[in-house]
Amino acid sequence: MSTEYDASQIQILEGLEAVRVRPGMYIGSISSRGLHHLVYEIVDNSVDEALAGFCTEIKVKINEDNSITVRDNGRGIPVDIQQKAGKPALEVVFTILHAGGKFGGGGYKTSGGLHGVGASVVNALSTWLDVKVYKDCKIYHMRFEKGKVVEDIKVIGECSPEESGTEVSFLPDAGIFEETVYDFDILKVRLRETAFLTKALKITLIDKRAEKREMSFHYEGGIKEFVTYLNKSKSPIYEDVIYCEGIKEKVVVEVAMQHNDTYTESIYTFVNNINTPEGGTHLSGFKNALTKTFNEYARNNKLLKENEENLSGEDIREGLVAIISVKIQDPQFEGQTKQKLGNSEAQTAVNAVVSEQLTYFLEQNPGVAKLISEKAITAQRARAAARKARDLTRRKSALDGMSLPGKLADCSSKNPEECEIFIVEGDSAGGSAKSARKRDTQAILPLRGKILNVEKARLDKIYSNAEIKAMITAFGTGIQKDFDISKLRYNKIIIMTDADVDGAHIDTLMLTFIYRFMPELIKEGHVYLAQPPLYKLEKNKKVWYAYSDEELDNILKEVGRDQNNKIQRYKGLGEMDAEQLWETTMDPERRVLKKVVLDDSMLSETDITFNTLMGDQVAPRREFIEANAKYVSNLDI
Ligand code: TTJ
Repeated sequence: MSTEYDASQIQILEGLEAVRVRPGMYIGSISSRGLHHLVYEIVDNSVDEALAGFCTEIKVKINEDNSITVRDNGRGIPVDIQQKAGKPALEVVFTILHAGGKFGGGGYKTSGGLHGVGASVVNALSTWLDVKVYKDCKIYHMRFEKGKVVEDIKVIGECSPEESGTEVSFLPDAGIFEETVYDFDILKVRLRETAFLTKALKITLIDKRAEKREMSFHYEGGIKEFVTYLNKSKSPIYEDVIYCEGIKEKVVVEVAMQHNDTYTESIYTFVNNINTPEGGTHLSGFKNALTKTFNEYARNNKLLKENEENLSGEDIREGLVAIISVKIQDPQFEGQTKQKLGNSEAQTAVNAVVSEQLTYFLEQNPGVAKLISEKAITAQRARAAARKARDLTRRKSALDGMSLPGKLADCSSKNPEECEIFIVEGDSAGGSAKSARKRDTQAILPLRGKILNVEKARLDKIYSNAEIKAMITAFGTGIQKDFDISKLRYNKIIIMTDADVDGAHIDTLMLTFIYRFMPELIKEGHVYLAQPPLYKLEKNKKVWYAYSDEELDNILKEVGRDQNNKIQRYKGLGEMDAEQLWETTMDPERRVLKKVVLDDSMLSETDITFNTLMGDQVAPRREFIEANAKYVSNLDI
């Protein structure tokens, strides 16, 4: 390919024109996701320079016009003429597809998945792109519009020798992107993750728009600190994060882990700093090593008796938070979404590094080893009990043909497409909802009080909880490994709780349960939160409902703030009669529903959010509830 590039300028333009014609093929999407992806695409170049050992700081600015500036203190993109192309390397980087920042330097190419398509793609999709290189005491400059050179490379000033680096500014093309406004929080999550994965690199995010914000991420401890961060709102069962690192078969391996006292595992895996949500060889290498090493230790130290079964991987990973980060020369991505690592040497390498260093660690830290082993052994017993409980419910449902929970007022239609189920807090609100509903398509399941916090209970307890069993049977899908979305009995699952702090808490308990046991329901957009009104306003026999203070204000502005206005503030669903509940909250023609969404790219953030909310420590939980439900978006009216 490379020899063809120097043949003509035309090919370059055709290449970049192809990017403008089919942007989705190069950056995944032209939605908000693609817009933010442009930033990562540029920042990744600076991160490569940091991984090569020449860059310690990256600044990312969101400018007032929603253009972006990325500045690093690396060596600066080379400006000399590149032999092959016959033009400055700087120009090549921004005009030739797939020409990453690699000019004979070592390091690892962040290629694979949607990443690493190169700065030229960002250039092609930008109204303008401006680059300055600080190098050898000079400042070089170039400018492009829609991918085409409009100002050739030239020296525009001098700088001190310490000032070396690269600064790229670009304005995403509004003719291409559906969304052109940057979201500080989306960039924040990703840049923080990048900082955790790149030890000692300092990344600063600055928002120059109306709401000025600035955040810096700098973690000397790297992924060790990442684990501490993920366990922030939990209770770790031992103090220090376990850390293994090494190089095997040219694969650089880093693993950090720590158990907390919950029952869920959260393992995040990365290849060349790219998240691999579907795992792959690095993950299986880790799991194998962990299971093998612990069983060996437990046997050798008589924590497991001769007649006792081996601990399963799941038992050992109960409550485990871990980060696995590998750097590899030529990553192969597999799976439908290309988010699963395929290189077999990654499996061997992670397995070897973890086995060796974990064995050593356990020998050196018998106290920690005992705590983990005890937790795993308890998990093993609970799992056996849970299996029994589950087999029992399975057999039962097979016998009496899926007996539905007694409290469920089911709808008469059996066509899931048109059916919806309201999960209602409390029997009294449940009663109103039952008389208000449209019987043919709306089912009501009243739940008593707060539901079990699944983050704080073992499987056996979860399976025997009445409210949870009722939901599982009503939904029809089964859970976890048994989950089958084709069996879903309702197209919409609507959580209907009071519009107060307790209601918000029940919402999160419900969502945590669904997220942990049937995440597909959220991913496929079946889960909603009902929005009961906060106020009712009566005047001259007319009625208005307001769903927020702001809305009440607006209504008052319209109808006038008279003495005789009757304003009622609803404290709970129970205060509404059936007709009011129907009109304001349940009638598909008039109600407002919030759809619950999960963004894959924010999964670790979502996890943190859920953990923050559900974990042991009280303070962060309260903060979260008051700051309001962030995982909820998308109004569906
Ligand atoms: C490559 O090897 C020779 C010395 O320079 C190395 C390099 O290209 N470093 C580099 C590239 N540092 N920073 C970049 C870079 C920064 C931004 C913001 C955007 C791009 C495309 C590259």
